[in-house]
Amino acid sequence: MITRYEELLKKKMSLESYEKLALLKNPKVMEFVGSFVEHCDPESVFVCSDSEEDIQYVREQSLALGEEHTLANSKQSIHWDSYKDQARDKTNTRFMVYKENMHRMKALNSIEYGEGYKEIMDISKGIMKGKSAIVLFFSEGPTESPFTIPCVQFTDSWYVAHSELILYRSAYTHFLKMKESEKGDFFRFVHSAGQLNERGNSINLDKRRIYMDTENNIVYSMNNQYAGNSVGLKKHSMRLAINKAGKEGWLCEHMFVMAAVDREKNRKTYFCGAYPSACGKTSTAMIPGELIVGDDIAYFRNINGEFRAVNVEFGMFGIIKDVNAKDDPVIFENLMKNQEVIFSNVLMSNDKKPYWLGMGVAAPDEGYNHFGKWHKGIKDSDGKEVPLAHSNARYTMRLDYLANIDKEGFEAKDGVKVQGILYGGRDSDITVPVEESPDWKDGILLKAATLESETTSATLGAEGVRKPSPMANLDFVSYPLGEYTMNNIKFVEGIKEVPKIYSNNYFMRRPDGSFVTSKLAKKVWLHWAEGRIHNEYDAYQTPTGKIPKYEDLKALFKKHLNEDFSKEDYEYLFTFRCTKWIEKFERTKAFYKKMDPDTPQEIFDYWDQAIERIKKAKEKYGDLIKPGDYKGV
Ligand code: SPV
Ligand code: MN
Repeated sequence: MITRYEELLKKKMSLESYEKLALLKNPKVMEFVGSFVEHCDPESVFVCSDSEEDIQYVREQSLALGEEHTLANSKQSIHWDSYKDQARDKTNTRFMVYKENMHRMKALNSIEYGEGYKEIMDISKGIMKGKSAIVLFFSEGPTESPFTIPCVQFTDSWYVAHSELILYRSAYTHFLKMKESEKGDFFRFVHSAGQLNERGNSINLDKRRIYMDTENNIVYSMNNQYAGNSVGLKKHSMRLAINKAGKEGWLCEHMFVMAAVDREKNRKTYFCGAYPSACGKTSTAMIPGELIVGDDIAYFRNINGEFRAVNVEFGMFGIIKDVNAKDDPVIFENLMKNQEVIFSNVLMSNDKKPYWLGMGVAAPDEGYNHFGKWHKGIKDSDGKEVPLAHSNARYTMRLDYLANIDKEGFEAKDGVKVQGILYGGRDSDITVPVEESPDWKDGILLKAATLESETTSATLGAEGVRKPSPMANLDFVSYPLGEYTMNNIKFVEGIKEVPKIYSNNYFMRRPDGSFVTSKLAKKVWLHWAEGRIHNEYDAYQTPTGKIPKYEDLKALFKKHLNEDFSKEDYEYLFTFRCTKWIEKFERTKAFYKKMDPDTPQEIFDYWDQAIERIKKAKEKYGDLIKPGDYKGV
């Protein structure tokens, strides 16, 4: 294939790499790779296929170039991001939007297309000088399936490449097999860690930019390494997918996929769930005795009238803080084995073992971490004591190491049939632990759109502030929120069995501040929902849905946790709090007005009707309505 980049690519690539690229006979891939090799100007470029040999080369280069270091367990490695590149940079993550659409996208952190394009092109010009770069091919979702989104990543970070080879399905072969008509349609990601210091860390953090062009399905990410900023296939791809889904009538959600298992009845019921960060998403997907399909991102499609979902990922990029033998035995055990894991931003002891916060073992007083050479008590340039590991430190690991993986769902090309959706927030005094919505639309508007997470003493700033988090997806929603919400409502048109929607809240506290139930209670709420789906439990009505009866929960607590659940706790947890709910709906309305003034009036009307209903309920039954008392208004 002759392209205008042929000569350049042959100069920068081994013959073998060039041939891998040429074999694809895909002019769009050639154009993408060629133009960014020219623009970013790396010294050399490696093309990675799906072969074990190529993947091994990426692992080795990441170590050889100092982006990762081997640990005492030889198959494990450690990587550090810059001290100030430890989480997603929300300020500098922007959508590039055409002028005529800017007014609708302002609230989502956007930049005018031409301005953004110029800025990112200036920053990325020659950014890979002297470095080696990699071209990789991936699939979001299983390859060769109705869910597949093919992706090409171009990066100069071998750590990023290595992470992606663990977290996603390598899809060079998929690209090889593409029909002519499919060849133009893939997501493109250009990433550079930029100039590095002697520790292999990005130094030009003032020029850290993540710019997303949803019009042309390309994301530019410069001067960073933290995976939430750098890994194209994760949150960048998710934003492109949300946009694409909106146009095509499917959904991309920030959700786990799991199966609740009833062994006595020999049945598996698939749930997806969205929870803002620190509200129990991974721990729900990992409830002991259930099966996990994925922990972060799901695509939903209507396949022959069925509501089907896939986990788009192959691995997990999990928060490591508080992973210990007691609270997270399955993950902990895997992190202790000599198998492929990348630890990031944890401490490496002098004998090359990883340590993190909440690990439940005695940690050494010195070693290396994201700060550099570290000892207990050391302070950073702001005079702040540096903990032994960052609180957002992570592990990167294949999901199929886990003993509780649902192999069937994980590998299914057509995904799994979803029967329940969970939306879980964090609040200490409003939302009951589990409540079923009367129908899909009600669930989207009263449960999903109203999700909030409450700040705790563990986060900076004031305690008890409620942060709106519609669908727990706000960081990634890439077109106006009202339209996205309508698309969520419309998605089930034509679906034969629509999943039931539930709200969750694991964080109710007593007036003295203590939690009412233990962390394990989430298993009970899940199994109540599972039973409801199979018509097993009767329920009490509330102004916003249906809640469990005491006897059913008492039996579930006994069966699953061998705990005695008291009637007092039940009544406290499941009381409907009228004023608090009215306030919550008012906050949601105000938030939608701010985020998307064009939100359809029917959405606001729906919330107003709910508010009216609750006001009437308050008059009739009082502000606090005990479970069972509400009989309609
Ligand atoms: C999240 O923050 O939702 C994550 C981690 O899953 S990140 O890759 O940073 O997005
Ligand atoms: Mn996430």
